[in-house]
Amino acid sequence: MNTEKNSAISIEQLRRNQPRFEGIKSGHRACLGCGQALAARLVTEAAGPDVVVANATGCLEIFTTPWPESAWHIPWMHSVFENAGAIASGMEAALKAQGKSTKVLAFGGDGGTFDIGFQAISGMLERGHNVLYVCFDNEAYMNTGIQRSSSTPHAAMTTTSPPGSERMGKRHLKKDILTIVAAHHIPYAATTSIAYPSDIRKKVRRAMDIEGPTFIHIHCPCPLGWGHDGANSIKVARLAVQTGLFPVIELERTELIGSMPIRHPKPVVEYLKMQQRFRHLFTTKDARAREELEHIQALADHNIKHFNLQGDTMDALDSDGADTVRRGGMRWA
Ligand SMILES: Cc1ncc(C[n+]2csc(CCOP(=O)(O)OP(=O)(O)O)c2C)c(N)n1
Repeated sequence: MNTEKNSAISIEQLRRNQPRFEGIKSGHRACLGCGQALAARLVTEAAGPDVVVANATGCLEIFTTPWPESAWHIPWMHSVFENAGAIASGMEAALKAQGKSTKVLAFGGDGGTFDIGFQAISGMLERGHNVLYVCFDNEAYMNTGIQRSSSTPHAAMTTTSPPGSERMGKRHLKKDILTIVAAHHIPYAATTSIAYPSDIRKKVRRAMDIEGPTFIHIHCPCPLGWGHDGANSIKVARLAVQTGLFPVIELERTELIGSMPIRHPKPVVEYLKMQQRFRHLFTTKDARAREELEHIQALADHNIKHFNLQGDTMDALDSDGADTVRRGGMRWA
């Protein structure tokens, strides 16, 4: 029987029933539980076929294109580590000159985005190119052997920030890339996480519809570099959000327009304990370890307060039904 309730199909349901477009097919060589592989699949699926991609050197480029194979089913170009932003700018200008509406995407890891590729990205954003830049953030230079980047969180162990008598892992704070990107006055910048696929899809579709530079920052656990079981990548990603350590937010220019609420913030130790990169904080009697844990908790508490994340407006965080809630008016930067 076709009740009124049954026939009221939302646009979202219609979209879900469509055959999925796959920009990246199976058969690539990512590690088991790779957050970046899942994120890239979700991004390309939501972006659809009418795109071209400039992809900086990094895990994603490497595991999808072991010569002579390619897992890509969209036009894709490998840029060097430092110039995905410049290549994407050139592609966009060329397509525009030909009168084509094909959207240009640029992909980079945190090393390629926060650090080495940043100059070209900044130029691309400032010149207003119609490009969606996606940063797949696994919080270190992973494909070259887990070196720290400016996105590596405070106190994490990497091969270049080992804990020892001098320090408890990485000394510095994770760079606040979204603030820096937003300071280019771009129309849209957002964070999201592989724990919330529908949030990724919605943000990509939103960015695709905007004429001008847009930026999406996706938190992507890396089992190898973070030292967790690959089967737990989603759980780890979700805890990063639920503790407040990785705020999921949306900005228009410098205005905070949306955030994913956290109903019951979890203590940061739940997140940290799942990962070997923080094990030194739990396996020593050194008083500095406790201080670091308190510091990390304070960082999470600050995020929750600063972005006004704690809320009970919806059952946000226990399912993929989670969503960024639009909030008006708060000046963010
Ligand atoms: C100018 C330059 N410096 C260093 C390298 C070596 N290199 C290639 S990929 C990479 C790490 C990439 O890290 P990230 O962008 O975070 O991506 P991930 O591998 O973690 O996905 C490094 C150091 C390079 N190719 N070019």
